[in-house]
Amino acid sequence: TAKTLFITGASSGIGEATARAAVAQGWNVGLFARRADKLQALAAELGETALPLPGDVSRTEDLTKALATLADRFGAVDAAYANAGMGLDHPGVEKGAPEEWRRMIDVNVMGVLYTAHAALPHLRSSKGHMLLTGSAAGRREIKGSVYGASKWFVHGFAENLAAEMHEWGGRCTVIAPGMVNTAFFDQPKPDKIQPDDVARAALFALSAGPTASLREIFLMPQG
Ligand code: NJP
Repeated sequence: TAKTLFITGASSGIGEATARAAVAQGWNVGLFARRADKLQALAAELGETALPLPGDVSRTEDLTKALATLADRFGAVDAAYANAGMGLDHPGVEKGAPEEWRRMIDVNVMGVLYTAHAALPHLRSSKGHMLLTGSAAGRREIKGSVYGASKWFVHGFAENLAAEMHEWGGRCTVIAPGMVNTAFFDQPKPDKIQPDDVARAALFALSAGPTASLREIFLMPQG
């Protein structure tokens, strides 16, 4: 029977590309993001194996409800992708607006914790897999120190989450891209990584055999 993947940030960019690629490989998908209209349009295109689940990752109850709905619909949740995230225009701490940092921490940090918290009971039952979108900014120095720090959190969390999940046969992989051509930027970045490339990496992580745990996939733009 088909396996089921829950994706946050499925209304655009990397999440949307991963949903398309997963359905093409026979997965059921749960599409989570705030813009219900986008999720509905994508689900209509993908067919019965896609379920739109509107919600906000900074609200833990939205995630708990969405995961329960998805498990009811398809019988189990085999993988969950904590992918939703946001950046800020401001380049760093000196010029940044402190009140905006809280919003970013709510989404990039708390949102990832809430996603894992809501998904883990389901993944424990399926001996499933957690994917997270980290970043090159979570491994290296970038302009934008607060965004970078939020992604260092994701990488640090995933290291320890993997150990927690291994105890019951679960696995956890961070997908860490450099610049990707998505709505994350105001201007198109056609010469950077394409969302399909990141989707392929995510599905590759899910395809590892039972004796291998792929912990991190780091993608940089070519050139
Ligand atoms: O960007 P974009 P990406 N609750 O803007 C959703 C990381 N990353 O695909 O809620 C729920 O096309 C939003 O949906 P909506 C980046 O940090 C990127 O590039 O409807 N969902 C949309 O679906 C992020 O973690 C690059 O507005 C929320 C999605 O998130 C991940 O990749 C490089 C939400 C954002 O899609 C996906 O971003 C890198 C909320 N509160 C890491 N807030 C890059 N693009 O260069 C946002 O290293 N979303």
